Amino acid sequence: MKMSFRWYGTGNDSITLGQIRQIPGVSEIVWALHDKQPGVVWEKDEIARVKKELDEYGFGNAVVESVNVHDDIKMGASSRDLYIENYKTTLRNLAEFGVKVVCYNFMPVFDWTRTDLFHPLPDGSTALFYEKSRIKQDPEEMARYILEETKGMTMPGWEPERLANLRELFAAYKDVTHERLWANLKYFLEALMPTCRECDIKMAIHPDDPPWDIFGLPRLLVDEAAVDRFLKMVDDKYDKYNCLTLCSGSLGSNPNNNVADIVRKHCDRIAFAHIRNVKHFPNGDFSETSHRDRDGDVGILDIIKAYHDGGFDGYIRPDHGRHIWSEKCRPGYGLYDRALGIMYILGAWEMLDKIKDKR
Ligand code: DNO
Repeated sequence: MKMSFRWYGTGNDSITLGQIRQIPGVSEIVWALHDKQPGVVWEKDEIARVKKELDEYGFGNAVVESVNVHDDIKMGASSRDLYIENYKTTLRNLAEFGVKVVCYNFMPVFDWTRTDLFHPLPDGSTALFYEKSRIKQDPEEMARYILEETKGMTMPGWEPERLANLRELFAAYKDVTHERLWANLKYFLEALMPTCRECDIKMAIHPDDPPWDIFGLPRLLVDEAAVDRFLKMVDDKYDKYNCLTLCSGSLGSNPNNNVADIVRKHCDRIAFAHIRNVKHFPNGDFSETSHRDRDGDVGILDIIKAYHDGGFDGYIRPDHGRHIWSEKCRPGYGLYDRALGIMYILGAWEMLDKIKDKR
Protein backbone atom coordinates (compact mmCIF):
# COMPACT_ATOMS: atom_id res chain seq x y z
CA MET A 1 0.00 0.00 0.00
CA LYS A 2 1.31 3.44 -0.86
CA MET A 3 -0.07 6.30 1.22
CA SER A 4 -1.02 9.47 -0.65
CA PHE A 5 -2.58 12.87 0.01
CA ARG A 6 -4.71 14.96 -2.31
CA TRP A 7 -3.32 18.41 -2.96
CA TYR A 8 -4.84 21.08 -5.21
CA GLY A 9 -1.64 22.88 -6.17
CA THR A 10 0.32 25.98 -5.24
CA GLY A 11 -1.95 29.00 -4.92
CA ASN A 12 -5.00 26.78 -5.08
CA ASP A 13 -4.80 25.03 -1.70
CA SER A 14 -4.54 26.25 1.87
CA ILE A 15 -2.03 23.47 2.53
CA THR A 16 1.64 23.42 1.53
CA LEU A 17 3.80 20.52 0.42
CA GLY A 18 6.05 21.30 3.37
CA GLN A 19 3.16 20.61 5.74
CA ILE A 20 2.22 17.39 3.99
CA ARG A 21 5.81 16.18 4.25
CA GLN A 22 5.45 16.22 8.04
CA ILE A 23 2.59 13.70 8.01
CA PRO A 24 4.25 10.34 8.61
CA GLY A 25 4.09 7.81 5.79
CA VAL A 26 2.93 9.91 2.84
CA SER A 27 4.93 9.13 -0.29
CA GLU A 28 2.65 10.33 -3.10
CA ILE A 29 0.73 13.46 -3.91
CA VAL A 30 -2.58 13.01 -5.70
CA TRP A 31 -2.68 15.95 -8.07
CA ALA A 32 -4.37 17.45 -11.12
CA LEU A 33 -4.24 20.50 -13.34
CA HIS A 34 -7.26 22.08 -11.74
CA ASP A 35 -7.53 24.98 -14.14
CA LYS A 36 -8.17 22.68 -17.10
CA GLN A 37 -11.67 22.41 -18.51
CA PRO A 38 -12.83 18.87 -19.29
CA GLY A 39 -11.86 17.87 -22.83
CA VAL A 40 -8.71 19.98 -23.07
CA VAL A 41 -5.27 18.38 -23.58
CA TRP A 42 -2.89 18.56 -20.60
CA GLU A 43 0.35 19.85 -22.10
CA LYS A 44 3.74 18.43 -21.24
CA ASP A 45 5.20 21.66 -19.91
CA GLU A 46 2.24 22.05 -17.52
CA ILE A 47 2.68 18.50 -16.24
CA ALA A 48 6.45 18.95 -15.94
CA ARG A 49 5.95 22.01 -13.71
CA VAL A 50 3.93 20.07 -11.15
CA LYS A 51 6.28 17.10 -11.24
CA LYS A 52 9.23 19.39 -10.55
CA GLU A 53 7.49 20.88 -7.51
CA LEU A 54 6.64 17.45 -6.13
CA ASP A 55 10.18 16.18 -6.82
CA GLU A 56 11.59 18.97 -4.66
CA TYR A 57 9.74 17.52 -1.67
CA GLY A 58 10.51 13.91 -2.55
CA PHE A 59 6.88 13.10 -3.43
CA GLY A 60 5.81 10.78 -6.22
CA ASN A 61 3.30 11.99 -8.82
CA ALA A 62 1.90 8.64 -9.99
CA VAL A 63 -1.78 9.37 -9.29
CA VAL A 64 -3.92 12.01 -10.96
CA GLU A 65 -7.38 12.84 -9.62
CA SER A 66 -9.04 13.56 -11.92
CA VAL A 67 -8.81 13.94 -15.66
CA ASN A 68 -12.45 14.91 -16.03
CA VAL A 69 -14.51 13.50 -18.86
CA HIS A 70 -16.25 15.95 -21.21
CA ASP A 71 -20.05 15.91 -21.05
CA ASP A 72 -20.23 15.19 -24.80
CA ILE A 73 -18.55 11.83 -24.11
CA LYS A 74 -20.97 11.05 -21.29
CA MET A 75 -24.03 11.98 -23.34
CA GLY A 76 -22.68 10.35 -26.52
CA ALA A 77 -22.72 13.48 -28.70
CA SER A 78 -21.15 13.32 -32.15
CA SER A 79 -18.23 15.45 -31.00
CA ARG A 80 -17.18 12.83 -28.47
CA ASP A 81 -14.45 11.33 -30.70
CA LEU A 82 -12.58 14.60 -30.69
CA TYR A 83 -12.63 14.73 -26.88
CA ILE A 84 -11.61 11.08 -26.65
CA GLU A 85 -8.60 11.83 -28.87
CA ASN A 86 -7.69 14.70 -26.55
CA TYR A 87 -8.02 12.37 -23.56
CA LYS A 88 -5.62 9.90 -25.19
CA THR A 89 -3.10 12.66 -25.84
CA THR A 90 -3.37 13.67 -22.18
CA LEU A 91 -2.75 10.06 -21.12
CA ARG A 92 0.34 9.84 -23.34
CA ASN A 93 1.65 13.11 -21.96
CA LEU A 94 1.04 12.01 -18.36
CA ALA A 95 2.75 8.66 -18.99
CA GLU A 96 5.91 10.46 -20.04
CA PHE A 97 6.11 11.91 -16.55
CA GLY A 98 5.54 8.65 -14.69
CA VAL A 99 1.78 8.78 -14.05
CA LYS A 100 0.39 5.28 -13.42
CA VAL A 101 -3.20 5.82 -12.28
CA VAL A 102 -5.82 8.23 -13.60
CA CYS A 103 -8.95 8.64 -11.51
CA TYR A 104 -12.11 9.84 -13.28
CA ASN A 105 -15.86 9.65 -12.87
CA PHE A 106 -18.80 9.26 -15.21
CA MET A 107 -21.45 11.26 -13.37
CA PRO A 108 -23.62 13.48 -15.58
CA VAL A 109 -23.38 17.24 -14.92
CA PHE A 110 -22.39 17.22 -11.24
CA ASP A 111 -19.51 15.58 -9.42
CA TRP A 112 -20.05 14.76 -5.71
CA THR A 113 -23.02 16.57 -4.22
CA ARG A 114 -23.72 17.75 -0.68
CA THR A 115 -26.41 20.08 0.64
CA ASP A 116 -24.22 21.54 3.38
CA LEU A 117 -20.47 21.94 3.07
CA PHE A 118 -19.86 23.07 6.64
CA HIS A 119 -22.45 21.29 8.77
CA PRO A 120 -21.87 21.66 12.54
CA LEU A 121 -21.13 18.43 14.40
CA PRO A 122 -21.69 17.94 18.14
CA ASP A 123 -17.95 18.24 18.86
CA GLY A 124 -17.82 21.79 17.44
CA SER A 125 -16.21 20.83 14.13
CA THR A 126 -17.98 20.95 10.75
CA ALA A 127 -18.27 18.41 7.97
CA LEU A 128 -19.90 17.74 4.63
CA PHE A 129 -23.55 16.81 4.98
CA TYR A 130 -26.28 15.48 2.69
CA GLU A 131 -29.89 16.21 3.47
CA LYS A 132 -32.07 14.13 1.21
CA SER A 133 -35.13 16.39 1.26
CA ARG A 134 -33.14 19.43 0.12
CA ILE A 135 -31.89 17.74 -3.01
CA LYS A 136 -35.29 17.70 -4.67
CA GLN A 137 -34.98 21.41 -5.13
CA ASP A 138 -33.69 23.29 -8.11
CA PRO A 139 -30.24 22.16 -9.33
CA GLU A 140 -29.44 25.76 -10.22
CA GLU A 141 -29.92 26.73 -6.61
CA MET A 142 -27.59 23.89 -5.60
CA ALA A 143 -24.92 25.03 -8.06
CA ARG A 144 -25.21 28.62 -6.81
CA TYR A 145 -24.78 27.45 -3.21
CA ILE A 146 -21.70 25.35 -3.95
CA LEU A 147 -20.07 28.10 -6.02
CA GLU A 148 -20.82 30.74 -3.39
CA GLU A 149 -19.38 28.64 -0.55
CA THR A 150 -16.24 27.82 -2.49
CA LYS A 151 -15.53 31.25 -3.95
CA GLY A 152 -11.91 31.72 -4.91
CA MET A 153 -11.18 27.99 -5.16
CA THR A 154 -11.42 25.67 -8.11
CA MET A 155 -13.96 22.92 -7.43
CA PRO A 156 -13.44 19.88 -9.63
CA GLY A 157 -16.70 18.93 -11.29
CA TRP A 158 -18.27 22.28 -10.37
CA GLU A 159 -16.61 24.48 -12.99
CA PRO A 160 -18.54 27.80 -13.12
CA GLU A 161 -18.09 27.93 -16.91
CA ARG A 162 -19.94 24.64 -17.28
CA LEU A 163 -22.54 25.34 -14.64
CA ALA A 164 -23.41 28.69 -16.23
CA ASN A 165 -25.17 26.62 -18.88
CA LEU A 166 -26.94 24.31 -16.50
CA ARG A 167 -30.32 24.46 -18.22
CA GLU A 168 -28.78 23.56 -21.59
CA LEU A 169 -26.73 20.80 -19.97
CA PHE A 170 -29.81 19.26 -18.37
CA ALA A 171 -31.68 19.53 -21.68
CA ALA A 172 -28.83 17.79 -23.49
CA TYR A 173 -28.98 14.87 -21.04
CA LYS A 174 -32.77 14.56 -21.42
CA ASP A 175 -32.67 11.32 -23.42
CA VAL A 176 -29.69 9.78 -21.68
CA THR A 177 -31.10 6.81 -19.82
CA HIS A 178 -29.08 4.52 -17.55
CA GLU A 179 -28.53 2.09 -20.42
CA ARG A 180 -27.39 4.83 -22.79
CA LEU A 181 -25.01 6.11 -20.19
CA TRP A 182 -23.60 2.59 -19.73
CA ALA A 183 -23.17 2.30 -23.51
CA ASN A 184 -21.40 5.66 -23.65
CA LEU A 185 -19.07 4.59 -20.84
CA LYS A 186 -18.27 1.38 -22.71
CA TYR A 187 -17.56 3.33 -25.90
CA PHE A 188 -15.20 5.63 -24.01
CA LEU A 189 -13.33 2.79 -22.32
CA GLU A 190 -13.00 0.67 -25.43
CA ALA A 191 -11.53 3.64 -27.23
CA LEU A 192 -9.04 4.34 -24.43
CA MET A 193 -7.86 0.88 -23.43
CA PRO A 194 -5.22 0.35 -26.16
CA THR A 195 -3.68 3.70 -25.21
CA CYS A 196 -3.72 2.72 -21.53
CA ARG A 197 -1.88 -0.48 -22.38
CA GLU A 198 0.62 1.35 -24.55
CA CYS A 199 1.24 3.87 -21.74
CA ASP A 200 0.85 1.48 -18.80
CA ILE A 201 -1.74 3.73 -17.18
CA LYS A 202 -4.66 2.38 -15.17
CA MET A 203 -8.01 4.14 -15.60
CA ALA A 204 -9.65 4.04 -12.16
CA ILE A 205 -13.32 5.04 -12.11
CA HIS A 206 -14.66 6.77 -9.02
CA PRO A 207 -18.10 5.61 -7.84
CA ASP A 208 -21.00 8.02 -7.99
CA ASP A 209 -21.44 10.23 -4.99
CA PRO A 210 -24.04 9.95 -3.58
CA PRO A 211 -24.70 6.52 -5.07
CA TRP A 212 -28.19 7.15 -6.44
CA ASP A 213 -29.83 9.26 -9.15
CA ILE A 214 -30.13 12.93 -8.33
CA PHE A 215 -32.09 15.71 -10.03
CA GLY A 216 -33.43 13.09 -12.44
CA LEU A 217 -29.94 12.40 -13.81
CA PRO A 218 -28.91 8.76 -14.11
CA ARG A 219 -26.03 7.46 -12.02
CA LEU A 220 -24.30 4.16 -12.70
CA LEU A 221 -21.61 3.19 -10.19
CA VAL A 222 -23.88 2.87 -7.20
CA ASP A 223 -23.56 -0.64 -5.76
CA GLU A 224 -21.81 -3.99 -5.94
CA ALA A 225 -23.82 -5.21 -8.93
CA ALA A 226 -22.87 -2.07 -10.87
CA VAL A 227 -19.21 -2.50 -9.94
CA ASP A 228 -19.36 -6.13 -11.15
CA ARG A 229 -20.91 -5.02 -14.41
CA PHE A 230 -18.38 -2.26 -14.89
CA LEU A 231 -15.41 -4.55 -14.39
CA LYS A 232 -16.62 -6.88 -17.14
CA MET A 233 -17.37 -4.16 -19.62
CA VAL A 234 -14.29 -4.31 -21.81
CA ASP A 235 -12.29 -7.26 -23.13
CA ASP A 236 -10.58 -9.02 -20.24
CA LYS A 237 -7.19 -8.58 -21.85
CA TYR A 238 -7.49 -5.02 -20.55
CA ASP A 239 -8.41 -5.97 -16.98
CA LYS A 240 -5.15 -4.56 -15.70
CA TYR A 241 -6.12 -1.11 -17.02
CA ASN A 242 -9.86 -0.98 -16.40
CA CYS A 243 -9.87 -0.44 -12.65
CA LEU A 244 -11.59 1.16 -9.71
CA THR A 245 -11.02 4.06 -7.40
CA LEU A 246 -12.88 2.44 -4.56
CA CYS A 247 -14.30 5.19 -2.40
CA SER A 248 -15.64 3.85 0.89
CA GLY A 249 -17.55 7.05 1.59
CA SER A 250 -19.32 7.28 -1.76
CA LEU A 251 -20.57 3.70 -1.89
CA GLY A 252 -20.88 3.63 1.88
CA SER A 253 -23.45 6.45 1.85
CA ASN A 254 -25.98 3.79 0.98
CA PRO A 255 -26.37 1.60 4.09
CA ASN A 256 -27.13 -1.40 1.84
CA ASN A 257 -23.63 -1.35 0.34
CA ASN A 258 -21.00 -3.41 2.12
CA VAL A 259 -17.74 -1.84 0.99
CA ALA A 260 -15.51 -4.44 2.66
CA ASP A 261 -17.27 -7.16 0.63
CA ILE A 262 -16.52 -5.28 -2.58
CA VAL A 263 -12.86 -4.94 -1.56
CA ARG A 264 -12.67 -8.68 -0.83
CA LYS A 265 -14.18 -9.48 -4.19
CA HIS A 266 -12.23 -7.06 -6.37
CA CYS A 267 -9.05 -6.16 -4.52
CA ASP A 268 -6.88 -6.86 -7.58
CA ARG A 269 -8.90 -4.38 -9.67
CA ILE A 270 -8.65 -1.51 -7.18
CA ALA A 271 -5.89 0.85 -8.25
CA PHE A 272 -6.71 3.59 -5.80
CA ALA A 273 -8.47 3.42 -2.43
CA HIS A 274 -10.30 6.33 -0.80
CA ILE A 275 -10.93 5.82 2.89
CA ARG A 276 -13.74 7.89 4.36
CA ASN A 277 -16.31 7.34 7.06
CA VAL A 278 -19.99 8.29 6.93
CA LYS A 279 -22.77 8.30 9.49
CA HIS A 280 -26.25 7.36 8.24
CA PHE A 281 -29.49 8.77 9.55
CA PRO A 282 -32.76 6.82 9.36
CA ASN A 283 -34.35 9.34 6.97
CA GLY A 284 -31.61 8.85 4.34
CA ASP A 285 -29.48 11.85 5.30
CA PHE A 286 -25.80 11.29 5.94
CA SER A 287 -22.93 13.14 7.50
CA GLU A 288 -19.21 12.70 6.97
CA THR A 289 -17.30 11.99 10.16
CA SER A 290 -13.82 11.32 11.43
CA HIS A 291 -12.06 8.22 10.11
CA ARG A 292 -12.43 6.37 13.40
CA ASP A 293 -14.46 3.21 12.89
CA ARG A 294 -16.99 3.82 15.64
CA ASP A 295 -17.69 7.41 14.57
CA GLY A 296 -19.47 6.27 11.42
CA ASP A 297 -21.20 3.33 9.80
CA VAL A 298 -19.14 2.17 6.82
CA GLY A 299 -16.94 -0.28 8.75
CA ILE A 300 -13.55 1.37 8.26
CA LEU A 301 -11.58 -1.30 10.12
CA ASP A 302 -13.24 -4.09 8.22
CA ILE A 303 -12.42 -2.28 4.98
CA ILE A 304 -8.77 -1.76 5.94
CA LYS A 305 -8.51 -5.42 6.92
CA ALA A 306 -10.01 -6.45 3.56
CA TYR A 307 -7.30 -4.46 1.75
CA HIS A 308 -4.61 -5.92 3.97
CA ASP A 309 -5.85 -9.50 3.54
CA GLY A 310 -5.99 -8.93 -0.23
CA GLY A 311 -2.34 -7.87 -0.32
CA PHE A 312 -3.34 -4.46 -1.69
CA ASP A 313 -0.30 -2.70 -3.13
CA GLY A 314 -2.04 0.20 -4.86
CA TYR A 315 -2.42 3.82 -3.76
CA ILE A 316 -4.54 4.81 -0.81
CA ARG A 317 -5.59 8.14 0.60
CA PRO A 318 -7.67 9.45 3.45
CA ASP A 319 -10.70 10.98 1.85
CA HIS A 320 -12.62 13.96 3.16
CA GLY A 321 -12.05 15.01 6.72
CA ARG A 322 -13.95 17.28 9.06
CA HIS A 323 -12.90 20.91 9.44
CA ILE A 324 -11.33 21.05 12.90
CA TRP A 325 -9.27 23.38 15.09
CA SER A 326 -10.71 26.42 13.24
CA GLU A 327 -8.95 25.49 10.03
CA LYS A 328 -9.90 27.52 6.97
CA CYS A 329 -9.74 25.13 4.05
CA ARG A 330 -11.51 23.61 1.10
CA PRO A 331 -14.64 21.71 2.08
CA GLY A 332 -13.55 18.20 3.08
CA TYR A 333 -9.91 18.82 2.28
CA GLY A 334 -8.29 20.31 5.35
CA LEU A 335 -4.91 19.29 6.69
CA TYR A 336 -5.65 18.26 10.25
CA ASP A 337 -8.45 15.75 10.06
CA ARG A 338 -7.00 14.07 6.99
CA ALA A 339 -3.65 13.80 8.80
CA LEU A 340 -5.46 12.18 11.73
CA GLY A 341 -7.11 9.84 9.23
CA ILE A 342 -3.73 8.83 7.86
CA MET A 343 -2.44 8.00 11.31
CA TYR A 344 -5.53 5.91 11.98
CA ILE A 345 -5.17 3.98 8.71
CA LEU A 346 -1.43 3.47 9.17
CA GLY A 347 -1.92 2.39 12.78
CA ALA A 348 -4.42 -0.26 11.76
CA TRP A 349 -2.27 -1.35 8.80
CA GLU A 350 0.95 -1.71 10.80
CA MET A 351 -0.86 -3.66 13.48
CA LEU A 352 -2.18 -6.03 10.83
CA ASP A 353 1.40 -6.39 9.47
CA LYS A 354 2.63 -7.31 12.93
CA ILE A 355 -0.10 -9.85 13.53
CA LYS A 356 0.66 -11.41 10.15
CA ASP A 357 4.42 -11.58 10.87
CA LYS A 358 3.79 -13.39 14.12
CA ARG A 359 1.72 -16.12 12.48
C1 DNO B 1 -14.67 14.15 -3.74
C2 DNO B 1 -13.90 13.30 -4.63
C3 DNO B 1 -14.47 13.35 -6.03
C4 DNO B 1 -13.57 12.65 -6.98
C5 DNO B 1 -14.08 12.62 -8.37
C6 DNO B 1 -13.27 11.67 -9.19
O1 DNO B 1 -14.12 14.85 -2.99
O2 DNO B 1 -13.73 12.03 -4.13
O3 DNO B 1 -14.58 14.68 -6.40
O4 DNO B 1 -12.35 13.30 -7.03
O5 DNO B 1 -15.39 12.26 -8.42
O6 DNO B 1 -13.42 11.99 -10.51
